[in-house]
Amino acid sequence: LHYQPQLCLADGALQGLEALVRWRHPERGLVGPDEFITFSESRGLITPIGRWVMPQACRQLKEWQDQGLAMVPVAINLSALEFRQRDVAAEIAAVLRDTGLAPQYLEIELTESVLMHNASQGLATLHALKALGVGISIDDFGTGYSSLSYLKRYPIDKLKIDRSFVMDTPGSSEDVAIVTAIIQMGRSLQLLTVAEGVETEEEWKGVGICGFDLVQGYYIARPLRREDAFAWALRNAGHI
Ligand code: G
Ligand code: MN
Repeated sequence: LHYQPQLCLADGALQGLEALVRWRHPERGLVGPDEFITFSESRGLITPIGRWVMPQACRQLKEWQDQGLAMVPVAINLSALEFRQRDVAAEIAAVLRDTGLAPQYLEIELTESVLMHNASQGLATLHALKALGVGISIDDFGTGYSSLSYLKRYPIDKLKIDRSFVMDTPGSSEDVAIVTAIIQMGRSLQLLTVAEGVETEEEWKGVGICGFDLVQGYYIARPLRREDAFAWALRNAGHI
């Protein structure tokens, strides 16, 4: 598991860490989730992977909090298949109990398509997670089915706006228009907005002007090995 910091755009304070799974391949080195999650789902391997990731990330954050890390949440990505499992909220509740992590320090990231494909059962699962006190973020926002009606029905906390909108923001008036509208909508609905995948100083300045609440991406930090993530968080929180 690697961890990527998420910062408050206004003051640079650490606002969260996203846990990102990697596969250490003997020949290819570190392989990212894009390359193996779909495969893992098709081979029935996603359940064991998820059952490893969730407690690992929660235990790690609890340990860091006990060692003086700022009290911020860890975000975990749930694949479509994991989200569809009926007992996902119960499993998460058990992990929180076992690891001692307080529920407000866990966030679940879901893509729009996951929500669209599981409409009624998905709603029940989201409410169960909400009742636990766990946060819910929409990942890659703007690239899925983008049915805006779910924003009013589902108990969502954060919109993570996909990198494709962030990438060209400084130079593209269309992207600026779309992003600005999403941010305003987020504000009205009391959702935090996150700029995903900020890679350059130009993009950093662009997302700042647009008024995002939070920011994440290579420009701030790559996903870091756990030792490096903790050191980074202690060194940089609040000083960017
Ligand atoms: O779907 P999700 O947004 O959770 O995908 C996260 C993936 O994006 C991770 O595998 C991570 O390594 C990658 N990532 C994180 N920051 C950046 C970035 O600034 N640029 C790009 N291209 N990818 C990023
Ligand atoms: Mn994510």
